[in-house]
Amino acid sequence: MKADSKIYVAGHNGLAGSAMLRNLNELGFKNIITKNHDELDLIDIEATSNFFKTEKPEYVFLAAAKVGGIHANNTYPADYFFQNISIQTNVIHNSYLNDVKRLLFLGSSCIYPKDSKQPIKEEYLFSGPLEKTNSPFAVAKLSGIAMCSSYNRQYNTKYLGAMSTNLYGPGDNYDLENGHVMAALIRKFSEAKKNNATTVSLWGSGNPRREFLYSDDLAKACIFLMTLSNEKFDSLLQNNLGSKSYPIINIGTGEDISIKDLSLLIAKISGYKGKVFFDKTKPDGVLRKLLNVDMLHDLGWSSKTVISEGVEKVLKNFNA
Ligand code: GFB
Repeated sequence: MKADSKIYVAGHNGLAGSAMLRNLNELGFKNIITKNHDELDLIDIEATSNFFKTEKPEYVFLAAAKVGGIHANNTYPADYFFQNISIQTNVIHNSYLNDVKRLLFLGSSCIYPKDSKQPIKEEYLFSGPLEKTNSPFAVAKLSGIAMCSSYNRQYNTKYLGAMSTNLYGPGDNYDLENGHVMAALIRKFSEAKKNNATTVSLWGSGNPRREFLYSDDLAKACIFLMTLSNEKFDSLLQNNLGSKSYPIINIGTGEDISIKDLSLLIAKISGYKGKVFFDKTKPDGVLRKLLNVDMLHDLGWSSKTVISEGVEKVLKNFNA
């Protein structure tokens, strides 16, 4: 991928996509195509086909998806299944029809079995039952991985799945019902501090652990992968992961934190000094999903933003 390569960032207004666009621009990539949702609905087969025929991008970052936290996934399973299957199927198939050179398909750590050995290696894919609260989303993403693998095998395409851990960063979704945990806690503690509240109520037991990757780090990792030499990039497509062979690579920090300790960290940084209550009627979800990122580290990339620094940045951004 060169400075003048024609790049399409699908989902450029989202948390991941906006970070990709920001970092691509900063790195001097200027020939970038983006379409807002009202300009192009990627669920619309004909509109997506016409877009690709007209624009003919050379590289595609597929960050467009229907995403959300544990409550949203648990409440709208049909939306999470249908919208993600539709978007990825249209973009991957039309990338093939229009000779896209490389496509990076963004997935998430929930594709792995809920009882995976930790940290989770890419080869653990399909090795056990999924976490119930987000299985429709996970099955949709697993289908996207299978689609990339099938097109690579049959048509010699170069499509790679980038499996990201939990994300946070500028432009996150702060909706308390449908957002992710990091955004929810940032908002809850910021508002509690501002309103001099004496109690903050969080979900679950506080025992689950999560790994949090700053969105700009994800973007840098994705651009690092898309600018790998042909030899290195192609080796990720044919990688034989134990008895399985799927074109995926994990992107994470290699460290996780309990929700309880995360709440203490955010309370401290936000200056909130009241009580924290854990509402056990709300789901915990999977207890742990720490990614093994050796494959990415061996290629020469590792994340830079430590969680306290990332939380400070996001809190500042939220309160701006
Ligand atoms: O980010 P999150 O909503 O989803 O995190 P997952 C849920 C965890 O944080 C659970 C706890 O253990 C919740 O009990 N939690 C505590 C809270 N307080 C809150 C709160 O106020 N809001 C939220 N949202 N959680 C998602 C998948 O799983 O991970 C997605 O559903 C995607 O599909 C994403 O894969 C990366 O981390 O459990």
